Amino acid sequence: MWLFIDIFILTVHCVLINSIKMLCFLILSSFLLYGTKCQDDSEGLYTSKVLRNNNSLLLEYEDSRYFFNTEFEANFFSAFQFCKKRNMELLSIESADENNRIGLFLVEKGLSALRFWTSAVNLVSPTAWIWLATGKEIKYFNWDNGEPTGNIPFVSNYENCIQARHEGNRGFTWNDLNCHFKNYIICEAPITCKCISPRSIF
Ligand SMILES: [Ca+2]
Repeated sequence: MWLFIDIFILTVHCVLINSIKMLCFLILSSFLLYGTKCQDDSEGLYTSKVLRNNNSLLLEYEDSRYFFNTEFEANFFSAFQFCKKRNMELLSIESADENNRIGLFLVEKGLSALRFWTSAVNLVSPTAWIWLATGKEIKYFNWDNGEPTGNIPFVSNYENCIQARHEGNRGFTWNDLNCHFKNYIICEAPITCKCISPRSIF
């Protein structure tokens, strides 16, 4: 009889211990899963979605690595932040060769209909365009026909930022645009950067 009671108590004890362990496991798992999701959502920049999506592409050219986000569009400021958070910078195009290589890559990938932000702004001085990513004054331009059109400094619709896109058969050309409009994003960093790598995407 006592043996039966001992076995019964031992069985109940084991069931309780295992139940507590399982409960702890479930709570911990939920916390980790929910915590990760919250972190991505709070960024508002869809980090994990971008990294998993095949439309997010990398190009390595000369000494730079370029990350093309074609998953969603953002205004200039969000685009700038998007790259910074990835230890990269919003695109600066400093030569015709660089401009043509990026344009060709977009054509090769079937993305020539998309429009992208560069880091160019004339917010510091309306008469001087700079690459905000590097702080350097822009020497090389590839304006589209009739651009730039922004000509009323510091009013709400003034075009203080530059997008690059394919327009007609004129190649990868530039257009000054209101910084609050939305475009896709190209980030750039030295090829040796500790940032997004081919392994992290594919
Ligand atoms: Ca314009």
